[in-house]
Amino acid sequence: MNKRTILSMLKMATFISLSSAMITSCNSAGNSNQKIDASKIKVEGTMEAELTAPPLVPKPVGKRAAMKLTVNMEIIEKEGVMADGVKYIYWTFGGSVPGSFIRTRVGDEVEFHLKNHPNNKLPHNIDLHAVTGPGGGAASSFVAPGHEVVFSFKVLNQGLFVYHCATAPVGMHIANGMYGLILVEPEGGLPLVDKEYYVMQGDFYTKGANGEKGLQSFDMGKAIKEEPDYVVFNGKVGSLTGDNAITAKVGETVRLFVGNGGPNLVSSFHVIGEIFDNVNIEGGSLVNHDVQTTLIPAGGSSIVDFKCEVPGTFIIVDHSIFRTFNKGSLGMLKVSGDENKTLYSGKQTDEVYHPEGGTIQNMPADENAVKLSKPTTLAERIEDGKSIYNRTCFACHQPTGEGLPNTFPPLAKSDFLNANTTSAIEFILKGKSGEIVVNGKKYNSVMTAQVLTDDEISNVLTFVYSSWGNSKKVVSPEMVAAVRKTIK
Ligand code: HEC
Ligand SMILES: [Cu+2]
Repeated sequence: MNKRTILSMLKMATFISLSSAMITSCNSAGNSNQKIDASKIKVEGTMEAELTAPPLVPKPVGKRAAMKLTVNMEIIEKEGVMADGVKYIYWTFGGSVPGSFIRTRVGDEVEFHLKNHPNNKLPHNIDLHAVTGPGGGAASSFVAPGHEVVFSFKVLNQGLFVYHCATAPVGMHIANGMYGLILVEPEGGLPLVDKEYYVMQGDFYTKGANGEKGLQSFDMGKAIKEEPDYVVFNGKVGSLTGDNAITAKVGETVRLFVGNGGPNLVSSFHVIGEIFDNVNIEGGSLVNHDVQTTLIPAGGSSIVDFKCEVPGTFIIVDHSIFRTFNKGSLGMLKVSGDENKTLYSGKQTDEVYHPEGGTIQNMPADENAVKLSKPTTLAERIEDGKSIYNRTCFACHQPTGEGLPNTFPPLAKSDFLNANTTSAIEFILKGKSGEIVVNGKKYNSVMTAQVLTDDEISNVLTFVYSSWGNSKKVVSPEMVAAVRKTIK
């Protein structure tokens, strides 16, 4: 035995005695810090994981043994509502932002089925921070629309972990809502509480300013500058207010599983009028007590719990407070029950904390409403093609058609595009894989088939041809229809 091993054994011993001291001195949220070798835990039986959309979480693991746990997760790209009158195309794990909550225990062997819905436009994958392995699973989970991949992992560390999509451009996939939480409970489970909820913060970047109505597309420039238009809980303004507020009764204990998907901002998570009795710092096993505000990094988490002593509406905020009052990061916990005048005797109002910025509420009803009429003139068709491009093509080919070196070929001044209209239409209809040479550079990657109508394809191609130094060719719906006939 050399000096190094002895030293590290000594350190380990101090660590163990320190942590067992902690367990006896404070029996709080999940402090089972004895380092059992989770890789050696045997699984007993199989079950399908219960998945829930926010703000709900699956049932606690309780005393159950480690198991082989099947997770069935479907990726769905869909239009949703960011705020009153503001629509956004979200990319989701399981149909919600944040994605479905996954609840496991140490030693579980997870068999992960990741399905990419056939109507989706893009390939995706998943990086789970709870996975010990290359890319947190990202390397094995890349999945094209209409496909399902399966990979397995054993959960070794307890804690609350973020998962997210890690497909290029990664920042954009996260910014569109591709994140969620996976909880790994210790052996025997976390201490029981009366109510548990799932809250996850995210920052969003839209072409229009905060409150501007209509379908808003993602703004890469603002994302790079880290200047979000919306900072919200659970994917949208108002996800946890009014009728959507989370609830508890006086005397109950509440635990919040809080995550931060980012992509950019760090959250100063705070519940106005409550003090967290226990906080699992950064979602790990170290528990802090009597905390007012807990810092949650992008791609990180925190577990907080507290007892509801008095009734009222408790406002959940990111204490970087302009985000709360002007960008949307405001939720509510409504606690019902009898007043306790010795603990709190004040005149309470609901209004004090309503968004004072009020940009969203104050917008005149129909200003900037989306036009629904079919585009007919060339200018209208190009405009329509641009919005299709910004929803479907630019994730890969980039906002100004410049592509990504070695991965996505350029559409700007592309010799291939300008010489082959039929191939361009065919790629959109059928997808394309295998080697292709564009402007003298080889690409060998995958373009997924795009589910678009003849009108949409003709408009998007007409837009592309009219932009970035291309040939200004006009593509008609008839040209698309003719190619569509040849490919089935
Ligand atoms: C999932 C990423 C992805 C999306 C979305 C995508 N493409 Fe592609 N595209 C590619 C890749 C990768 C290639 C090269 C394929 C290969 O290597 O075989 C390609 C090739 C092309 C080409 C021929 C090569 C060139 O650069 O001229 C055209 C034209 C094209 N895409 C247009 C579009 C249009 C228009 C859209 C939107 C309707 C779109 N693509 C959506 C990834 C994508
Ligand atoms: Cu993705």
